[in-house]
Amino acid sequence: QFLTNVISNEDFQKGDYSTKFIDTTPSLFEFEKPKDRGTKTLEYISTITVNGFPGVEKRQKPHFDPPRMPGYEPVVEDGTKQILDREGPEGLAKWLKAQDDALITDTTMRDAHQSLLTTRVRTYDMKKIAPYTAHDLKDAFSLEMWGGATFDVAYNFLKEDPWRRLETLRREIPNVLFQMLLRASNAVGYKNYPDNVVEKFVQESADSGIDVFRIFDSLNWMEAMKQPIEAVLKTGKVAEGAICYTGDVLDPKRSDVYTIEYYKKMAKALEAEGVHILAIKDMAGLLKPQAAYELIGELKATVDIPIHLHTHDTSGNGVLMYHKAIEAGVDVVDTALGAMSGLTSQPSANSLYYAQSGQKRQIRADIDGLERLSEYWEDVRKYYTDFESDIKSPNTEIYRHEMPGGQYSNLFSQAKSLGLGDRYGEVKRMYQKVNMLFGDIVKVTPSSKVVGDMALFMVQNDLDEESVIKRGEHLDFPDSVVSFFKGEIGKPANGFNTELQKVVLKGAEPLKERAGKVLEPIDFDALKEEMSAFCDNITDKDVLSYALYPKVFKDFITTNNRFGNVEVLDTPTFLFGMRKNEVLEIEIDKGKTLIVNLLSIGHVHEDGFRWMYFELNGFPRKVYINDES
Ligand code: 3PY
Ligand code: ZN
Repeated sequence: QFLTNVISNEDFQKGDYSTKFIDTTPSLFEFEKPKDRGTKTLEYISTITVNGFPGVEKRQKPHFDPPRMPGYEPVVEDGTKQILDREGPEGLAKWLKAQDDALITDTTMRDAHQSLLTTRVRTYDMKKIAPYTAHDLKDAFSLEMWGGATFDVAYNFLKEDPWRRLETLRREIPNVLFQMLLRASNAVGYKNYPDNVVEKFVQESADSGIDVFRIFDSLNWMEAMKQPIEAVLKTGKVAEGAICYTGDVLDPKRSDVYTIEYYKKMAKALEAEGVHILAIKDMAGLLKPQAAYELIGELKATVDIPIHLHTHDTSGNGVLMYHKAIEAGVDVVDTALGAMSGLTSQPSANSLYYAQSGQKRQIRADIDGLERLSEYWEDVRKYYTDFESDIKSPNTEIYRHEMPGGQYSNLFSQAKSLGLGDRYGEVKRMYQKVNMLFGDIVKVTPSSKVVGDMALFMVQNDLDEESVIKRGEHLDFPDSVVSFFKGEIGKPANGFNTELQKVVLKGAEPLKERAGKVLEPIDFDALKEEMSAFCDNITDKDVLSYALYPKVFKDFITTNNRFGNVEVLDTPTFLFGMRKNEVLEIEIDKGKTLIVNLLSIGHVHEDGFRWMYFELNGFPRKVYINDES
């Protein structure tokens, strides 16, 4: 604490101190009394009870029935993880190609909740069902359970450590491959990072339990994919090279770039880079059934590696599309458990199972197991109602605006916050126009955000394709748009719209090289030193998290110091706090349980604080809490 006080002292930081610094600075000796874990937990519960949780309508904690659990003793049988451990990534790929059935990747713990519930599902709820997942999904190819937006949302909103999620689930599910989504040089962030950060991130992820890395670039720029692919190959894990699907291969009028030939060429290039599996990542759900049949058929004839297909069910055509892809020979498809599927999420594994009955190729799954797991998720999903999107039915507009699954509702919130909620129709049409203005680009995180930001900007400023260029030199474009035209997230297939690029950059030079290559490598030791001012027991993973998200990580440590590990709380308590006279049992460590009873809530004092009266393990405790309402 003394050292922390010294390092965080303003005069010390400015170098404005003499040999008398210690004697003349009494504040260095003001130590906060360390709080015990019980008090920290009560502080969290009190804060949430009184002030609510961000993004959740403030109300008394609803009564939830405990989620239905599968009624059997789970057993762990060998699965694909053991094949990888035994045969290595090439052996696994060979095995996969030789299977008659189509296999599934279950996305419930990553993309499904990223797309349906703004990524808010907590480790607590995953851990509880994990042993049954190991049992009931033992035939799955993999579980996509990490990466994408889960990394920053875990720290930022759930106040939990994403690395711990990975390690916990790995322990509970030792038999099925774990898969993550890696945004190439953007790793799990929204901008390019130096190559040494991406390499270290991949290594640490592999060490913590990731087996399959799905690597995509948000502009399908091969140049940006090579380095992360190489990093994965070095780990001995599975490199899955993804091509983002855009346009419509059935419609030559839609685009003369995104043709079957385009995908074949990129597939070959990825195979030449040494990836073990090829993924078609249909992030917006644009791939139509017949297009899937033709594309997968052509790709099967083009590459020797197995093919993995990803889609979102926004249009409602997902199951039919997978049916055709399976007919064309696809090896693995991404599905979610029934209760977490459909709409902007993945198609339902349960539905696909029945759709394939009587077909030559069924999906390999125990349907009773899928139903049991789905019941659990149906109940758990109710906790997160406040994070559900407004989309209630299949939406075929996506074939026009081509917005990725998760962006649709996000962009609506962004529009509302800018006062453009009632002009969302215009924003969607503008999104389509901006795409063409940018030269018809691939739209997926982070390029989709650039298109979205520009669409909002143009609607807000009443601009169209012509006036944005004419008036552009007097306009301050959104940061993401400037960064895009600088080439900081890579190069689009058609190159840049140079006229617009000039207007946006206002004389600044675009990058000539790949951003990750020219960015200064991160000095991890120096970073660790810097972190010691606010963080104890720093691990290599902490350093990486800080390198990726400095502010988010620092805020997480501050919250953690204040409230302790909030991961141990059940989700209703985490989101709503406690009801008066409720008694909770909280296991804060193996064998260490707190029994908490909220006795009463005091009135607000002049300073805006209230006392909260508890009983903790039979002893009275009170907490003084700021009422922010
Ligand atoms: C992500 O990058 O998080 C995605 O899910 C992209 O589709
Ligand atoms: Zn997706």
